[in-house]
Amino acid sequence: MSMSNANFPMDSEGRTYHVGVKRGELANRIITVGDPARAIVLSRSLDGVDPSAPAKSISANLFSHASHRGFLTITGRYKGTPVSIVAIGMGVSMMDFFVRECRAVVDGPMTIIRLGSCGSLSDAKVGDICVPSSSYLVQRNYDYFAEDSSASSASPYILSKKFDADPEVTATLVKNMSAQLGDNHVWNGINATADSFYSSQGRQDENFVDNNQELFTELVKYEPGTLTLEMETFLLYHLARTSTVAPLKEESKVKAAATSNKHSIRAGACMMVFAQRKSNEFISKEDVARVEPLAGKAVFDSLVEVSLGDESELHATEGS
Ligand code: R1P
Repeated sequence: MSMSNANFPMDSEGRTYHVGVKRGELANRIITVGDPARAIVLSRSLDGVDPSAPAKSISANLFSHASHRGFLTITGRYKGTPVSIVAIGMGVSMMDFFVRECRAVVDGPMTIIRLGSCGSLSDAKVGDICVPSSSYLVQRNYDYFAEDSSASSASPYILSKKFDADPEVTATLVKNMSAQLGDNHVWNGINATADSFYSSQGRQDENFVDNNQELFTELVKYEPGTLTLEMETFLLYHLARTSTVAPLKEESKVKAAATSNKHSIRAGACMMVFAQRKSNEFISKEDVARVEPLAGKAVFDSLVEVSLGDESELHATEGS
């Protein structure tokens, strides 16, 4: 694979360096997940896919691309509207690759919704869904652990300011999740995104010095509405809130459609509680198989329900 442009590498076909997508392969409405197997499960709700087909394979009716860096993109239509599913793996770095590289090859406004899994610090039970209105970052304070550290008064974990989801996307997700799973299984609040599955999510590991015994208490004191811990949502919200409307793609004649919006990306997220951190329960395989497709439908319904802006000016992606 030969790349040009060290600032934003792309190959001769216009494919991005890590996600491996090019213009025309992604829809403006995207659901992003961590696990590629979840992406394939969700793809079974797309138009023209036989729901009785083998669960582990992607329908030949859909566009799909697996990149050499572990990103899986599937594009098709949901109730007639082009949508993509992108599996990104784990962590804020992967979210950064995904959002920036997808933004670079899609014209016009975008809506991106993450459907992830999480740990619950709240009363949300395994199998419930949390839809965070905002998210903050929990970062290990590396300096605190340095041998020559003079940071004895500093905290071992740094908590960022909150960034908000798009309020309409959040409200639509709450409504559609409640329709699929029932009101009492859907929670709205604040998410904390951590830079580790372990130390900065308060997991105890005797093999390392983590100083995280009080972390849960600190998080709830910092933001009493903290419901969940996971590893990507903060960066999605942050990038959506720092996305610009400006860049018109020279090679396309499409005008930026989101002229009335300040940002070119609207973002939302929802997460299935896999780990109940207070009671120490973990979700069963059966519950994952039951909840995932229902949550997926609620996300697809939300993606197509929320307007992108002036859709007449959009470059519709033909996915199927
Ligand atoms: C950890 O097991 C992973 O699961 C959660 C976390 O954010 C992290 O990526 O989300 P996904 O199920 O979407 O990957």
